[in-house]
Amino acid sequence: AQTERTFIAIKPDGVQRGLISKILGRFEDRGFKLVGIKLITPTENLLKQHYAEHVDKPFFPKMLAFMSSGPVLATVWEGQDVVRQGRAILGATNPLNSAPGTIRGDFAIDMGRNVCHGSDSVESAQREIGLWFKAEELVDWKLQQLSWIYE
Ligand code: YYY
Ligand code: MG
Repeated sequence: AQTERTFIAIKPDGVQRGLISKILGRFEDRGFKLVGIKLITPTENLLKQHYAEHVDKPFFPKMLAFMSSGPVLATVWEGQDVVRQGRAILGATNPLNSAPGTIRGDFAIDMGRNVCHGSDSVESAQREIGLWFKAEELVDWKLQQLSWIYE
């Protein structure tokens, strides 16, 4: 598997419910490297770009209101296969279908309050990272534990 980056966001419900450290902890514990992080209340314009594939769906207006209602913790993680692994850590979109042990399976019930976002492909990740972060906000650093996490 190749080293790649993914965009993971803790939605306003996750921030309000005090789940930031638990969610970040799962990515840290797994061995992924945090390369970008900021707390931001997204504008409707940013959300329309971020969720471009959903703007015409019936659930979009409510989702837009919810997502812009308060701060979101935007993060970027780096590691082998981190896009796919990130989606697995978060669980299925509908928390009622999310396995226990996943973020949504452990902390959510409703689809419209599913606590977190994760990019669904390497291409989506690159697009989303570019929307949420400036290049200079992403930090290149060496994880000293690297040789204890990767063979
Ligand atoms: O990528 P992911 O977040 O797992 O699901 P998407 O199908 O991209 O939908 C984005 C977002 O929209 C989802 O996390 C919750 C919300 N949503 C909704 O409120 N109602 C739906 N019927 C579908 C999606
Ligand atoms: Mg999606």
